Amino acid sequence: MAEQIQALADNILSGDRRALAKAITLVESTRSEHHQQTSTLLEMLMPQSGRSIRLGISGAPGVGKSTFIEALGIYLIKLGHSVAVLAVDPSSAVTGGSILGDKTRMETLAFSERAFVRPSPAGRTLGGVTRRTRESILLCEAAGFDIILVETVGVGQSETAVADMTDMFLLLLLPAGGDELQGIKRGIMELADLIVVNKSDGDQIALANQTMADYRSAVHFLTTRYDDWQPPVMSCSSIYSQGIADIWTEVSRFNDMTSDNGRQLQLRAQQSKAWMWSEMEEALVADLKADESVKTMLTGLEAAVVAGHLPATVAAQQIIDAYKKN
Ligand SMILES: Nc1nc2c(ncn2[C@@H]2O[C@H](COP(=O)(O)OP(=O)(O)OP(=O)(O)O)[C@@H](O)[C@H]2O)c(=O)[nH]1
Ligand SMILES: [Mg+2]
Repeated sequence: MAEQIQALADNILSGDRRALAKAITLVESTRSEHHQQTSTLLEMLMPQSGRSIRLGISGAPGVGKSTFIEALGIYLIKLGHSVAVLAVDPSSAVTGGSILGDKTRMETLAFSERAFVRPSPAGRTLGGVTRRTRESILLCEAAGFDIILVETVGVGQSETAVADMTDMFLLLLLPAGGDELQGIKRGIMELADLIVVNKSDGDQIALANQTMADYRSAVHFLTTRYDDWQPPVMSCSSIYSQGIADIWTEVSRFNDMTSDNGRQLQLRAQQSKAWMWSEMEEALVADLKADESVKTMLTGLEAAVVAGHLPATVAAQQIIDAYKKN
């Protein structure tokens, strides 16, 4: 088995896309023997990862994320880059779909030699979905992709998750009134390193310009992630590929700045540390829930808490005590 994993790692490093796809399938697997294989593989490839720009892209359903990624991806390939597209899609568990499921929207990109588009299967928990996306990022980097685009639908927590695994967070908006109108929470706005009003074409251009002006004044009142980076507010038309080059100029400027001043390394270090802790928390809770003595008392204690007979802290302590005894 170790030789097979080594061979897989070697193939990924040589840029074999089928090997990459196979490895991502392994990462996505929930079978426990696959977890071990994934860990071995990631350890082997870790030294060859990290050399990419990781860009998170979010926005409300239908804002044009996939169309934007297609336009940006094609532009980047022309510049000589190689582009991997991944997705964080916790909503798929509910809708049964997938944000990248409709591959036709990225037809050109998906068939390009220099691109790798990976639709996201339905996930049960956000934690599970984000783990495999994080691991897939490392795999794509090891395979030589120098730009990783992570798409997530704006449903709340998933934006935070994406911002926690990328170097830069790009928020797409529609040509429409202020953020209340678009249902975008202040906290999400504050994560944005770049704000782009999409669909600035046809009879929407005037409205897009107005929206841009509104957001330019709005960002002054936000607590942004960096004091020396005021998120630029720009516009584009993804279907006509207009404004894409200017957006990339800003992404590059941000990337240069954060690479030069060490912020990117710092951010990635923080992200890795937070990831380690969330992995531990998740694994511990899963182990606790699987514990036989905990299982027998859980239903009763939970019912007592629900009925208001027992304080939650007391119940929690009793469960932890029983778990620790084993
Ligand atoms: N006019 C115009 N329409 C666009 C533009 N970009 C996307 N659209 C259209 O908007 C619709 C949604 O585009 P998608 O790219 O699928 O949007 P999305 O944000 O990825 O959608 P979900 O993944 O379902 O959340 C499609 O009908 C696109 O053709 C644009 O720049 N201009
Ligand atoms: Mg999409």
